[in-house]
Amino acid sequence: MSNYVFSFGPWNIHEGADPFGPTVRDSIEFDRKLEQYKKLGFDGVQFHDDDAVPKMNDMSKEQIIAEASAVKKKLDQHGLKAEFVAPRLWEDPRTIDGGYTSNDPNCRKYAVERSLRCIDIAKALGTDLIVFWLAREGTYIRESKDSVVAVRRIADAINAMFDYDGKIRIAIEAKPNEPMDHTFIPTIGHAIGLGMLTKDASRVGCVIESAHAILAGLDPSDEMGYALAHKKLWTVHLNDQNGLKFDQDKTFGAVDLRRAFNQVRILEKHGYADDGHMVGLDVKAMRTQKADDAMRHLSNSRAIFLRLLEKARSFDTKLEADLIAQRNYEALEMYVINHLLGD
Ligand code: 3MF
Ligand code: MG
Repeated sequence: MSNYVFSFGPWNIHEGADPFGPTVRDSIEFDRKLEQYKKLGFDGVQFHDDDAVPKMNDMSKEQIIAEASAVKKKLDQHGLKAEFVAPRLWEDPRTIDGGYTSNDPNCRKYAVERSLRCIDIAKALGTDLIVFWLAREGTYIRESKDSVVAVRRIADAINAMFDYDGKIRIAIEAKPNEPMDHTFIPTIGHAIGLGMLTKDASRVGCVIESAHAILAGLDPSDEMGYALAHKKLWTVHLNDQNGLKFDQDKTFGAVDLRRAFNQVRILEKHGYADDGHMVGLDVKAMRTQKADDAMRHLSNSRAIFLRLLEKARSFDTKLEADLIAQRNYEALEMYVINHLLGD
């Protein structure tokens, strides 16, 4: 049996809309989604702040906390745990030009206030982990924002959150593009470096999403290794991506099994699960998938992870060491392929 605990967010069960066409499946309400978690093999729930408290912008702090506490009860009833909460700063008109990096001071103020409410929600749900997917913290034209000012503004927002609560930690989900042309925190090196501009770098870590690393032209397992070396890999968003195009959120391992194997292997080798971190899957069903089986991408991704875990555990490390010592990397490569193919 594995010691891995799996999580996903309610947005991973979705209606199939894309920028060129409408939804193709009925929406499933949040309570019905919660019922699916255990059946699909998952114990952790990832949240956007408004996944937990949908109308939060129209509510007082007290109302928000009351509603989030009611969601916590539902999680308890299902035996589920909230893994993190992420402020959704990319839909409101006030975040059209970014949240923390907006050129409009009133919009920046909104972004920070919304983030403090996100902390209230996280605490009510029983987690101290906040995720920053910095969706619109970037530009469409380089001249529209000063990148020095922008990076400092993100650090200032983090400081305001640390001042508000002494316990919360922030995991930054780096992504190089989409929706923006360029973002200010495109890779995990940027995310970890940003922590050093804040008042407490020990509370800034990261989330690595496989597809985001691939979009940056990087190998996701190396991004994970970099973060693990810094003890900053606090959660992951595993999925797959077929080259440099829109963010696809494909089933984990569906495009490149070897690349997926190396991600599982680096997590396993360096005790990721033993340190209490969950394995998050940020995957979407294909738009063509019929509604009656539109959650299979989640259980499939988990099953592929577990099969690759067996492969990581049965990898012949003695042979690997011998081949490395001989610098016989051709033989090592063939061994990896044969091992993945089942020989
Ligand atoms: C975008 C993403 C996001 C984040 C989510 C939580 C909608 O590419 O991956 O999914 O994962 O906002 O941080
Ligand atoms: Mg993600």
